[in-house]
Amino acid sequence: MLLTHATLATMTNGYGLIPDAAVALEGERIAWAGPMADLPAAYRSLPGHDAAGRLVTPGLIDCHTHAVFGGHRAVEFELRLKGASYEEVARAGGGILSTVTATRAASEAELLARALPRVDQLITSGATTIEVKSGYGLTVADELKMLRVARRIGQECPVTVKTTHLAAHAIPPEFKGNAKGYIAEVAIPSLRAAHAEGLVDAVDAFCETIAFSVEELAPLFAEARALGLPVKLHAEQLTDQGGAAFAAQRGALSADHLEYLSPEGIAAMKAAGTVAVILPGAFYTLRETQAPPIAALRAAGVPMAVATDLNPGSSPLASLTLAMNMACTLFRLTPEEALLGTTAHAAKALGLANRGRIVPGLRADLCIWDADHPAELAYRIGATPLSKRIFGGRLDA
Ligand code: DI6
Ligand code: FE
Repeated sequence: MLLTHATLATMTNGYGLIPDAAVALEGERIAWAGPMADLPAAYRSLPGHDAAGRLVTPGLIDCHTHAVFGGHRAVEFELRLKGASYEEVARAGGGILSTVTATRAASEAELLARALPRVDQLITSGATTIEVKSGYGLTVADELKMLRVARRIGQECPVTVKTTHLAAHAIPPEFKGNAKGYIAEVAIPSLRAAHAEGLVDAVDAFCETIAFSVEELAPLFAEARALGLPVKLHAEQLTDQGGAAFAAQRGALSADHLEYLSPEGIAAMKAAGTVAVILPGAFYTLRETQAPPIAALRAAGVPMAVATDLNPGSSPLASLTLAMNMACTLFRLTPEEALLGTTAHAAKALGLANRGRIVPGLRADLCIWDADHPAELAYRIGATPLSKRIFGGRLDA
């Protein structure tokens, strides 16, 4: 297939803009991209699709979601508006644990049926690849159930799903006060079992005062390494626990949230090539006041990704373009950084070298937008300017 008359943002070297461009696709791959005038004769006879001057970007990548969960937390939203804090709700057995109760009670089919409309919304906002975490089961069986649902999403929808076993998200009531026991008896056994079933692409945890310390997480990350699985970490969201440096020293693909990230954490991430995943939806929902150190990350040259963190508690957000808008307005990313954050840098946060830019040889996941400049994607508030998507070389119906 040949895409013609595109305003191309290749995302190589910033936007990598090419006006009046063509992209040739062969099977699932990009064969050629460049100015129309330079199109090689070999591609001229391919069946064409005229983009009519529209912006064409790589397919967007949401590199941090909790799209599978039971129930919702609208009631907790209301409680917070009446004065309770996120930590107070969590300590009172609400918060993540109320989603755990609902997720345990739901069947695989029910969880899938609830997740698919959320994933459809992400696709509508331009996603062609999403990451989906477990972490609301917190028993071996329920974590496996969540991961099977995450895999099923990739079979049911035109989207690539990378699964992350969020092995240590919260301490369930049956292990109250016994984080070490939870890691030894649930997190590590469920990781082994899920890996044996081919359900795990990466391992994640929540490092926080209301969750796990770096000492408690060390055996889990050692197990991930033994199994040859990459790690990621929810780090420095509410307090500085030294999580980002801990993760980076273990070669983490990403450290995520990072509102309370220290200069030491930034240096460790830079040294390890760990991506900073910025999640403005959670900051916005929890009405946090300390923004992540964007200027320092930028100065250090740490790649920044932007994701929705789609989850029922801290970020009921299912639009990547709105996440980009929030990253710009709340955190002062530039629109170019925001788009790199949902394309090239998001691919890096998932360890995917075959997507995120428009370059020959990479996977043919593209978005055609009703826009003529890439800054428009982050500029509009809550708009979904997607015209068409190309997923694995095929134009969506
Ligand atoms: N940090 C978050 O923002 C989500 N998980 C995490 O570790 C919140 C999950 C939830 O509140 O349900
Ligand atoms: Fe999260």
